[in-house]
Amino acid sequence: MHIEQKTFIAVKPDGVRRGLVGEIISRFERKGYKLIAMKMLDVTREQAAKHYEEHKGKPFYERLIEYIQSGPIVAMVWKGYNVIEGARQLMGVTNPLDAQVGTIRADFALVKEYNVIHGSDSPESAEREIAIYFSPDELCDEYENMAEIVIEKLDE
Ligand code: IDP
Ligand code: MG
Repeated sequence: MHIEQKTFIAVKPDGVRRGLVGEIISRFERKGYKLIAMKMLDVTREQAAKHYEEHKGKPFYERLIEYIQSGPIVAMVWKGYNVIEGARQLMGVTNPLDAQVGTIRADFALVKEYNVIHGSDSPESAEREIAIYFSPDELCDEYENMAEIVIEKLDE
């Protein structure tokens, strides 16, 4: 049995401004993950508060809310085998200085305050975060990508 998951990924405003949308999408595509939803939007205060509710009360909270609203984001849902953990691996850890070279945050970011990408950290947060930005009918999950065909073969 394979673990087929969905995760919420966002190119944050600094990533959009710096022209990293294509680069980031490309890394997820090359890995074999399946893009099932995508839109550019300005995050509302309500969406920002819901998204980062676990950080409420922390010293960086207000700046984080300002940051995520400082320009449009590109919100996406990606699907695939263990995609939640795999996406976090592609992203690298929160502080770009601690992230492994070759990860998105190590390669493209300098500081944790502007770390270009968001990715859900668990199945529960993925489900919660997807629902903040997408309605169920916006998920295009009908088509089959190459990686799914390969994984199905492993299950036989
Ligand atoms: P994550 O994005 O790697 O999951 P979290 O701990 O969930 O990291 O924090 C959410 C976001 O808040 C980070 O991506 C980063 O933009 C910001 N952040 C986290 N810790 C700090 C901090 O100590 N100072 C400033 N910003 C922070
Ligand atoms: Mg997090």
